[in-house]
Amino acid sequence: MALLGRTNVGKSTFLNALMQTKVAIVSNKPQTTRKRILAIKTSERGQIIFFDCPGIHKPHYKLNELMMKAVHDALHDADLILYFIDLAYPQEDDFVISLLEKAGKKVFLVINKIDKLNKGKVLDKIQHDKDLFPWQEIVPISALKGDNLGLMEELIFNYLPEGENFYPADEYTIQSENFFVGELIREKMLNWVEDELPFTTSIKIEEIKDRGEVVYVRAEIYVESRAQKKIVIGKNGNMIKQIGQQARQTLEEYYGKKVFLDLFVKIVPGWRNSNQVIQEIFQ
Ligand SMILES: Nc1nc2c(ncn2[C@@H]2O[C@H](COP(=O)(O)OP(=O)(O)OP(=O)(O)O)[C@@H](O)[C@H]2O)c(=O)[nH]1
Ligand SMILES: [Mg+2]
Repeated sequence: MALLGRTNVGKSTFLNALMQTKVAIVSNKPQTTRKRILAIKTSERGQIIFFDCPGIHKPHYKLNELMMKAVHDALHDADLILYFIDLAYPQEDDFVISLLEKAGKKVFLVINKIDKLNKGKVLDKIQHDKDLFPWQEIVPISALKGDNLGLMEELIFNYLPEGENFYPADEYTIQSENFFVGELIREKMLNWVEDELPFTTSIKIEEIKDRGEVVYVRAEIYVESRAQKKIVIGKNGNMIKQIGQQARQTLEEYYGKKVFLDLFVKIVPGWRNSNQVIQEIFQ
């Protein structure tokens, strides 16, 4: 099943909450998820295969075209779609509704972040949206606080087709170590960067080497210009130091041992249109 919606509506937060472990990075900056992330939840009732997707948007660069391709592919492959909205930031639905109509799949409308709003607002929204599309279910949730997540899981199982498990029960995600480590670093970086930088930065893992006592990780932060490099490095190297410290701590939790993280900033003009860089991201 596919998690769809605009950026920042809480798709990845929901996925992590349901999986009870981090499989996708989360941030309050736009376009955090860049490619489809596959997660597998096995329980007594069966197995759910999730596709977490980039937020739906109009692509202006090759990077964004591939992000939208990930959305279309997930729509095509899924049996069930959860369409997420955030009431605090209502966005135009017409484009998404037309995508859903074309896909011809079963869809739930998921109203997320209800912890931020009063019940009246949620009920008004349900009243307003209930006839926009033939939703199978309309479910108000809070991915952050965990409200209605158990209900969501039950409802998902109710609508998924019966079949054999696709993956072994102990497998919970499919993504390479390099990709996930790069994502963990990017998540920490996103805490620090603003304006256009969430869009114009990327992480390239150059090397990961387990040296027994420590894991050595060398990574590059791609930026598009000299000015952006200056911002990411910060005054007296302060910003990159903070990013590095936070990322190292997260990586140490992930590996369960000491990590030595070497972070560099590299200017790659126009990388969002570079086939080579995009291939690195989507490989
Ligand atoms: N208050 C509140 N905040 C939430 C909730 N769910 C997610 N958030 C916040 O919303 C922001 C975006 O969350 P993400 O999970 O990264 O959103 P996303 O839909 O995956 O975004 P993209 O990957 O960019 O498409 C983060 O700051 C989350 O902490 C919720 O239920 N309540
Ligand atoms: Mg996401």
